[in-house]
Amino acid sequence: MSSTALTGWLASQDASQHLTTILCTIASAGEELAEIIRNAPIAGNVGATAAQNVQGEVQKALDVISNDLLLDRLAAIPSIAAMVSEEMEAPVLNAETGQYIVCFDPLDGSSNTDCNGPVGTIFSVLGRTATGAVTEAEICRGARVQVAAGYIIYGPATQLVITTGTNVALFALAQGAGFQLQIDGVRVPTGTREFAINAAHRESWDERTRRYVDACQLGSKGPFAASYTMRWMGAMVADVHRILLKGGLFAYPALVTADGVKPKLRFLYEINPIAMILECAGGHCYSGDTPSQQYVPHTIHDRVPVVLGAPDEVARYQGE
Ligand code: P6P
Repeated sequence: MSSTALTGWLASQDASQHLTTILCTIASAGEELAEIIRNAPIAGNVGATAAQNVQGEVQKALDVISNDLLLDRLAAIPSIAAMVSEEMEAPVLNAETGQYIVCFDPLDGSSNTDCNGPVGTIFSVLGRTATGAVTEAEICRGARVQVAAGYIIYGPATQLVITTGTNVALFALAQGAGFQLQIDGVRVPTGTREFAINAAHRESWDERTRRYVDACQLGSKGPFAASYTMRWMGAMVADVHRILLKGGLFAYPALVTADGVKPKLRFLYEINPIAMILECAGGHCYSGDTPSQQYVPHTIHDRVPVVLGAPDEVARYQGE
């Protein structure tokens, strides 16, 4: 079902008809996926497949279903020149005359599907500056021409967060009535003493991360002189959604291991879109000392370290 509320909001943001078609198609695919995910345990669509994706991760049944559904719905749009998915090694070429490239993580946090945890679809729309068949080099160069970004979180409710570069809007899915606008102009709250990190990786953290987490854990007796709490949802989209609405910080630093320094999260279809949302909502998102959106990937599956959240908490992490 196309959502008139979303169409109306996109018009208020002066989104072009082509971009509106792409974003409404993604939202409509999200409605279909919400239903599929809700029924997955009964339909037997949980658990792993025998396949691995390009990331070397075992694919969950819902990874494959989500990826195939998004590819199918987006392939019908002639303004899309190519699609990049976490689940696909190479870009999927579409219409050579297309003006947009769509990057997506079809189901972020999919290991949560085995235990009814939150998961999400993350998407990024890049504006093309070239014509003809899309190449990986063009996609990597064009990562900074991000014209829209968003995610759909499948939790107790299904919600859509979206931006075309100015406002960040929050929609909620109403049964049989599409996405309804809840907030136009989401702003990340400051003053929330909460951090999200997988503390099991402590031995592999850099010094800055260790110093920040130690200070949080020292609470009122530590350098931050405040009590903190910690959350870790196992799905970045869920941690980001909490931070967007309540404040705090999320970090996935590169892990220092015997065989090198290893970032985990993927730039094009995880960090780049989330960074656009956070920055448009008054938050910050860094990969090292550089704002994440300034990063230029070398390959379409490049991974980067990330710290994001409310400006006050990110400043404490950066040691400012
Ligand atoms: P870990 C999910 O696999 C994901 O890419 C993010 O959504 C999530 O924040 C992170 O990895 C979880 O990583 O190391 O805690 O399993």
